[in-house]
Amino acid sequence: MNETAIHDSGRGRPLEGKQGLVFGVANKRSIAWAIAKAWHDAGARLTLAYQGERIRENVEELAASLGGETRTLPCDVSRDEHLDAAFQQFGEKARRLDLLLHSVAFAPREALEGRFTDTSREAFRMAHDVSAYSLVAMARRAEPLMADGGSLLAMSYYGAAKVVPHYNVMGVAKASLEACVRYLAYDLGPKKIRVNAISAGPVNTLAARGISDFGRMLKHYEERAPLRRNVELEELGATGLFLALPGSAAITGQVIYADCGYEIMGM
Ligand code: 0WE
Repeated sequence: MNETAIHDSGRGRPLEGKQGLVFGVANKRSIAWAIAKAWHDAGARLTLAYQGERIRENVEELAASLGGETRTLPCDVSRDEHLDAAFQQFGEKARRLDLLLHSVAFAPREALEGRFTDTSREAFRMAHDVSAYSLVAMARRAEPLMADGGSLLAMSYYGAAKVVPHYNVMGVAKASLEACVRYLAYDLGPKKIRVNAISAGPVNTLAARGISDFGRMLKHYEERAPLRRNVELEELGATGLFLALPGSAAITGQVIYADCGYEIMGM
């Protein structure tokens, strides 16, 4: 890493020539979209991997809005054969991989209501499979494509570290995801592949829609966070960009809180 590369951030297109693969764009309010836009604006070429036929058109439109060179591909991250096909297809077109975003989570709705104690084996399995194991499955397939090193980025939430009522099995799955980030960072460090997570404060996305009292949660954060407001999508984009840039070259295995300071509070 030379000095020019480190000090280039903020000017020019610091991700020019980089190839990115983004999992988790569903619509324009997705955190994945905010980070994809930031990477794109910094010069990266992107591929958006979308979850299913239902959101295909939407994601294709978003990709087109970034310009013709942005690709899309379908991928259900709970299926090994989907991941194999996605990375195969990506590798054929892009030839290299520098940046990967994991912004994917799922638990059955009934597991995000009521008591954690009542979590079924199947809900537990599914939450961990989709929300945590998929990062490991992606990392293993990304490694051979990241010949010049790279940056893997995952999204987490405070419910991984402390009890957030009703977050339930997702909190346990995010705790697993954060541990996966550390173990992957250890394994992939010698290949100059960094692995980090952003722990975002609550954002009104598709994933948050229908979660009861989400509006109240946003207000609670606004009142208690040191910055007295909620994090904005654009700021998550900027944090995601930072973790992709040479300026963060010494940061790996970390969970960076982008939550207006909420996490530091004891009361
Ligand atoms: O990680 C999340 C939510 C992820 C999520 C959302 C859903 C809704 C629809 C995972 N699975 C599902 N399954 C569905 O059927 N967040 C950080 C947002 C979130 O979700 C909560 C929160 C917060 C914050 C649920 C309860 C309490 C707080």
